Amino acid sequence: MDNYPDTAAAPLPETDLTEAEVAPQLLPLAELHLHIEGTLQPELIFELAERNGLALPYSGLEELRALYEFSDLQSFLNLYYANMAVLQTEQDFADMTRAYLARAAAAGVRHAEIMMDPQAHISRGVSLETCVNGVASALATSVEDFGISTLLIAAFLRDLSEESALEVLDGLLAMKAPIAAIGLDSAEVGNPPAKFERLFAKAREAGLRLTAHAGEEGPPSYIIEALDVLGVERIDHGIRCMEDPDLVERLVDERIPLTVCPLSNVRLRTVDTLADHPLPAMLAAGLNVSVNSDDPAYFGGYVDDNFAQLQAVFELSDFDRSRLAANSIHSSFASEERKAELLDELNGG
Ligand code: ES4
Ligand code: ZN
Repeated sequence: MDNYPDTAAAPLPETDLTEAEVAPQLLPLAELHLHIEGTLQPELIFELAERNGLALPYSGLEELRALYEFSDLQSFLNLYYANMAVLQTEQDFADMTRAYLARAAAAGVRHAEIMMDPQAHISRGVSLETCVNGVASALATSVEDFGISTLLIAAFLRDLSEESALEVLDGLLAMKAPIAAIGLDSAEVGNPPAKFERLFAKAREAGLRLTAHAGEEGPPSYIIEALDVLGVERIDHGIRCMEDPDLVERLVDERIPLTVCPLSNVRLRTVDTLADHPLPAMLAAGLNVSVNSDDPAYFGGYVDDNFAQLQAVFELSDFDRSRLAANSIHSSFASEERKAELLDELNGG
C-alpha cells in the first residue's frame, strides 16, 4: 500500500550526524588475499614509468584504463604482468606497497597478508633481492606508519615449472627473506595443485605456512588436491566448492578458510553479476569465508568497496558483516596474541 506517497520526492531530513556516523561502519579486519602487484594504480604506473625513463605502450591514463575490461583470468593476467615493467628499483616496490597500506588503513584493514610474485620480476631481470627487500622495507614499519600488522607471502606462478619455483624458494630461504608463507597463483586451469607437491613439502619443512589459489576458474577437484596433496591450510577463492556438496561438508567440518574476492570474480567473469555471487550461500552453508580485494587496482575496489557493493546487493546483516570480519581474523597467520587483540577490537573492546 502506498501510505507515504511523497517519500520519493521529499528532501532528505537535516541531521546532526557527522560524516563518520552516516558512513557505513568500518569493521576492523584482516585482508588475507591481496596481490601487491595488483595494487599498482594507473597513476602510479605512469609515475614510475617516468621516474625510470620507460616508454609505456599507452598514450595516457584514459587509454590504459580502457584496457581494464576482462573476459577471464588470463585476459587480466596479460595486463597485470605487462604493467609490472615499471617496477624496477627497491624504491618502486616500497612506494607501491606504502600506497596500498595507506588505502587499506582507510578501508579498516588492521592486519594484511600480502602476496607477491617474485618469478614475475626475476623473469624481467629484476633481482629477488630488489623485489623482496623493496616490499619488505615498507612492511617492516607498517604498524608504526599505518596501524596495520603485516606478513609477506611468496606466491609461485603455477603456469611455470616446479623446477623454477623450487629454485626461487631456495633463493628466498638462502637470503633469509622475511616470508611467513607461500602461495600458488596465476593461470589455474591445466595447472593443478599436484604439479607443486615437492615445492609445498619443502616450504612446510622450512616452517612456512601454506595457501593456494584453487576453485577460482578450476574445478572443485583442484581444491581437494590443494588440501590433500599440498597440505594447504587455506584456499584462496574456492568459490567453485559450491558445485560439490561433499566438499562443502568437509570444508565446513574442517573450518578451512576460503579467502573470497567478490569484485574480482565479477570482473574476471567467474560470476555474471555480483547478485549471482555465491557468498551468501557460502555463509549460509557455514563455510569459513572472508572478503578480500585480490587485485584492487584492477577489479574496481579495495576491501571496503567489496563490502559496500555486497551490502548494496545482498543487504548483509550486521551479524554477517561481523562474522566475515571475525573469520578473516581467525583465518590469518598472525600470532594468537595479535588475533586476540583484533578480535577484542572487533567486539568493541
Ligand atoms: C590473480 Cl585473481 C588471480 N588469480 C590467480 N592469480 C592471480 N595473480 C594475481 N591475481
Ligand atoms: Zn588472487
